Amino acid sequence: MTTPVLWHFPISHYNEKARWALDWKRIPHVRKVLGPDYLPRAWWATGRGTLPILWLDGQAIGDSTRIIEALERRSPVPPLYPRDEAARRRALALEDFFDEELGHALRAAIVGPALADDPDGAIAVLTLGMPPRAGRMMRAIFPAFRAFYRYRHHITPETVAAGRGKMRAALDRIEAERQPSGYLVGDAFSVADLTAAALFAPLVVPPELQYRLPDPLPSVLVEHQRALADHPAYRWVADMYRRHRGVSAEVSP
Ligand SMILES: N[C@@H](CCC(=O)N[C@@H](CS)C(=O)NCC(=O)O)C(=O)O
Repeated sequence: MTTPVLWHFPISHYNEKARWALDWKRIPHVRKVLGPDYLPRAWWATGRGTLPILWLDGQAIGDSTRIIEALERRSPVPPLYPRDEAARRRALALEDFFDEELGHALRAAIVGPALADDPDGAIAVLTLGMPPRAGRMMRAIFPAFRAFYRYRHHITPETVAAGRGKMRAALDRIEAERQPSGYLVGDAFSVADLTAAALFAPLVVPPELQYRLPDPLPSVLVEHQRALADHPAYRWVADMYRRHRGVSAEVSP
């Protein structure tokens, strides 16, 4: 078996899902940060323009959910899918809920205002882990880049305005789903907990994140943190990171 290779953006929460799954299963893997030229490369590899992409046994897998599914098949232990059929269905439904109802909304709520009010801060965050020329390039073409980003990620005044409410609704959902064990499904950490926590990472910024956000944080992010930090599920995200994020299984190429 060849070493899996993850094409990723360090800042991205969907990419964090894939990194966490690889680390959780202690699968040695190579990580490659793609830069502003990611789009043709991603299209060529998977026929879609998004990261993460995992190269696994000669195949390129796009989409974090499909990556976790493939990893679960290839390395079932330690598991991310509950063994019980009904519990597995619930965990996958929660994964889908956070992917669709939280991930995009959180991006709109944080990146949308940053692109409008703090171009340098937005570029610093979005180019995290990329060579300095990526930031220079984005600054040079900023109006075009901003229009492209808004288009690609459906960032409109409406999606920005709805963002905080959707983040709060997702925190409420975590509280509602939490079992006596503290996990979202059954008695153990699963794909549901991983997804909820990873997708909230750009808001909560837990210390276990493997890529440090630029300092100071964009002011819109600090405002959202102030507004939501008292929610019990906000602390739950930090707790999942503290207890389960573990160490990186990245290896050198
Ligand atoms: N549903 C996808 C979403 C992935 C996604 O939205 N990735 C973003 C980064 S957060 C991306 O690659 N955006 C670039 C683009 O769409 O052009 C997944 O789970 O992998």
